[in-house]
Amino acid sequence: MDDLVALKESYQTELASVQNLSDLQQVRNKYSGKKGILTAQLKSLSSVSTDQRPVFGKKLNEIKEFIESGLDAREMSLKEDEQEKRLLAERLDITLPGRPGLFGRSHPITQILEEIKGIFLSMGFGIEEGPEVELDYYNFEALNIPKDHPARDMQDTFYVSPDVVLRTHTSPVQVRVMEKRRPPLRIIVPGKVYRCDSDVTHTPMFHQVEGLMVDTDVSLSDLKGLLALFIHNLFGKNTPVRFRPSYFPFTEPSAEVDIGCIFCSGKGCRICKTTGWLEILGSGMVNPRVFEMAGYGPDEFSGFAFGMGVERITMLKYGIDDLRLFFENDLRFLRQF
Ligand code: 2NL
Repeated sequence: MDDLVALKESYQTELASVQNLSDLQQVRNKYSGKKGILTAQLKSLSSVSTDQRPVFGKKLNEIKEFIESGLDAREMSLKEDEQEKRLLAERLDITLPGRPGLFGRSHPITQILEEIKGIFLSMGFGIEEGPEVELDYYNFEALNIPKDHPARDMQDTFYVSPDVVLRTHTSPVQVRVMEKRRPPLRIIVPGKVYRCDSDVTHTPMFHQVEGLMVDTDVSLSDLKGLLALFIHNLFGKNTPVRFRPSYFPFTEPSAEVDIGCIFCSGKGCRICKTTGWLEILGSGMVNPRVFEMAGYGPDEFSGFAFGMGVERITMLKYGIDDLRLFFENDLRFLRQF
């Protein structure tokens, strides 16, 4: 009987020092496990004298009950504590703002190209595209660029074979359209062009938009009116515009188009090389020889054509001073547009 009192006391002390479920399991094994003290005590019941056995057995059962319910209660409360701890550690703050996704955008060249196309679409022009690998005939011959012209020089043109080139402008597409369709014609041709030229201000590939309008009575004043409208749309309606005589083999007469320098308002600066003007377009009345080669009668039609470099226009519009920025794909640059 004294053993049982001592057993109960040692159990209580050990239970009180239990810190976690594994401590508890050790106490459980020691007292109520298969090889535990209680089992051993129950087995020893047979060796207790017959008169003492019922009293001893009753007491032993009471202690067994007491120990097991104590263990169960402690286990329950330890499990609750651990659950509580885990939930605290795993807590999510669902009120935190989300992480913003990465948004893509179109390249500045693409943006300006789209803006240019939109302006001409609004004026009734259609958009045409064609091959970047082109016959020498369409790139040069049909545009009245003779065999000894500097533009045909090996230095400027990528030759694929003696009569196939990478197009140096998008004009060949316009020649192809003229061969297929009769006026009235109002088209622009955006696209990539290639020149064997690479330095700070030239890349071997750049983008161009050319335009062509042909009808029975298209005049130089139509050309001036249309290009002034285009420029005022793209650069603002107060932008000064100037037409300056020039020369291209495929147009006659030819004119280059300048806008008042948008950096110094025409006062003269580093960017306009102190002239107060920036060149943005080449243009002219289509040379009758070009019409003839495309299959139009010599006196049937008149028309104008123009061409512009998209990188150059984008640099002017956004004040970008280095052409190479367009091709480096540095997100710190691209994200600004
Ligand atoms: C420039 C100058 C120009 C043309 C392109 C053209 C096309 C045909 C017939 C006649 Cl099919 N002309 N295109 C005309 C004048 C100038 O481009 O500085 N481009 C960047």
